[in-house]
Amino acid sequence: MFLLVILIAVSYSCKDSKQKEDYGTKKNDDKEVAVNEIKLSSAEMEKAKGIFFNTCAGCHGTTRKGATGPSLLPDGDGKWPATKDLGTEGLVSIITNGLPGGMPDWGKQGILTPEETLLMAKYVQLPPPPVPEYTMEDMMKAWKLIVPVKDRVTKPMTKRNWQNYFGVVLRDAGQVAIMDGDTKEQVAILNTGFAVHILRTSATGRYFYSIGRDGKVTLIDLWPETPQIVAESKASFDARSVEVSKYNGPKGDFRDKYIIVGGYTPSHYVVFDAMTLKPLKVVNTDGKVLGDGEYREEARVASIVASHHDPIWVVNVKETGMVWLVDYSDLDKIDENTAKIPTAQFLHDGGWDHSGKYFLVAANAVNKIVVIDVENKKLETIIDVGIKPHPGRGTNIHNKKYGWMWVTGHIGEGKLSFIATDPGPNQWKVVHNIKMEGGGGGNLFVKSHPKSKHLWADRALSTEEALQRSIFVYDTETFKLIKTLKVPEKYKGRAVHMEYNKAGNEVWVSVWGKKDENTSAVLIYDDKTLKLKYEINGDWLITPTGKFNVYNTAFDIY
Ligand code: DHE
Repeated sequence: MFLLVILIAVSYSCKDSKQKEDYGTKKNDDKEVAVNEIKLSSAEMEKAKGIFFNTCAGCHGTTRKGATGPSLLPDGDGKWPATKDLGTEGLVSIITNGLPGGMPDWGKQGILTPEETLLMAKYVQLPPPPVPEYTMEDMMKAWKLIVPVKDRVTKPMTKRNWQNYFGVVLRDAGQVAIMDGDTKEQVAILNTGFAVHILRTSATGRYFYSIGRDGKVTLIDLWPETPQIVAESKASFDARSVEVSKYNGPKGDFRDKYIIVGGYTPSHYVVFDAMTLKPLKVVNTDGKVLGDGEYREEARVASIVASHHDPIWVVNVKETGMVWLVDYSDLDKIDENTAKIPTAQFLHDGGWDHSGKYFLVAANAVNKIVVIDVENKKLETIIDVGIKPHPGRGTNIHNKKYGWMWVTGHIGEGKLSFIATDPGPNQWKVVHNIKMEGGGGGNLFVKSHPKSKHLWADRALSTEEALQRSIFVYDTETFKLIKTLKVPEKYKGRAVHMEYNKAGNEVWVSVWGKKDENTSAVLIYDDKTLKLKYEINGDWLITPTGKFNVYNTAFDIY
């Protein structure tokens, strides 16, 4: 049992009931696959590939060599047990019941039926199928320019305060809701990619870019009276990150010239024209782990941020632990102008410090935060934090004793760590830790605002329902817990992800309910009084997760 307990995948993504349509159907060999007395027909193989891709690959990798979760290879990898030794029965039990370190109970939750669970237990005992290619030619075919730039409006046609719009991800609907942050009215609902993951804005804030788990990137124009989709493209079969070029300075004005999408499968990044989404460049991210170790073909792109000080995207390559500083000022030389910095495995999510010169990213398998000095293109330091740090973009807070600090929470333990970022003797030290209420970990996101004295933290991945449905608010001067906010009974699901409005005086929190139950909500709190001020709900509000305020996202205010 101990072996099973350590065979834990931190896999919190996967509520997908619908499968991506195009992955897994590209190479269909029509033959029964039979190994180790496990037999699957080609139809069962296709189904299993789709389920694996949607529910398991995020953490275990499409090639099943492991990342945030362990490897799932029939003969093991020397570190983690062979799936064929765990056997069908053992694997069915894990997939049904989950494991304490984060492997979800897919069976119990009803995400996988008993038949699907059995299928997956068999599938992971077979060798992983090859990862199909997704080429520039495929991208050109998928590209749709819906409204050419010359036909777009030249000034905002709405009287609304569009800079205070929020894009709300309606994850399982594959939609994005545009909400008016002043009136709280819904302005538009737009069909974007499958299991949309995040939104980022253009440098000016006029456009939202959404990225779906199907690798589809969507350009949403916020200036018409009703926001509309003006272009679509597809970067890969699977992706998590999108970012725009934000630099304007002596090296040129690159604001809204390019966007970059980070591919999980295949592992590459793609540069698109930011206004039309025409694909321009694709660069593979495969390479050696930490610069000189094992060669990883599956080297997925995790978080990406854009510098305001240099024409640079910070691209975090998960499996190899390499941070790439991609200079986009000359697309023909983009790869040769990229600084590739070995750091730690496995890189996941991160954000800027207050000065915007340092980027901090979680290497969650080794419980560390990596700090990159982007201006000088070098590794600044690597900091020990708690178990499985998960900052989102982290958040920057200021107090009298320590000056500016960047904060991360953790999935693996109930701890919030404060890292001092101002130059001086404390710089890059964890100057304070908050022990969160209740047992276990489960924090996914933290948030504050330069005008606020509050730090907000969720517990969306806690194993305890009461904690999943609580938001904790701390004083940034004293680090004391001020209030625990409880999701009202009438809404079901987990409280997840916080976002401030433009003025920095309201905080939006998602209640992530089940897809078909109409029990989800977005709750809006007054940041000063911590009173629930407004509730957004309705049958259109399907599985809200991330929320992105136009102004704060464009100017990296977090
Ligand atoms: Fe995320 C950010 C990857 C599961 C909601 N997520 C990110 C980023 C990455 C990532 C690489 C950083 C993007 C950036 O900044 O450029 N997420 C993954 C996974 O691989 C993982 C673990 C599993 C998977 O298969 O997807 C996963 N993520 C989830 C969820 O289950 C969440 C809670 C709900 C959902 O949408 O599926 C979720 N992830 C988010 C959100 C952000 C995010 C809301 C952006 C936070 C921000 O404020 O910037």
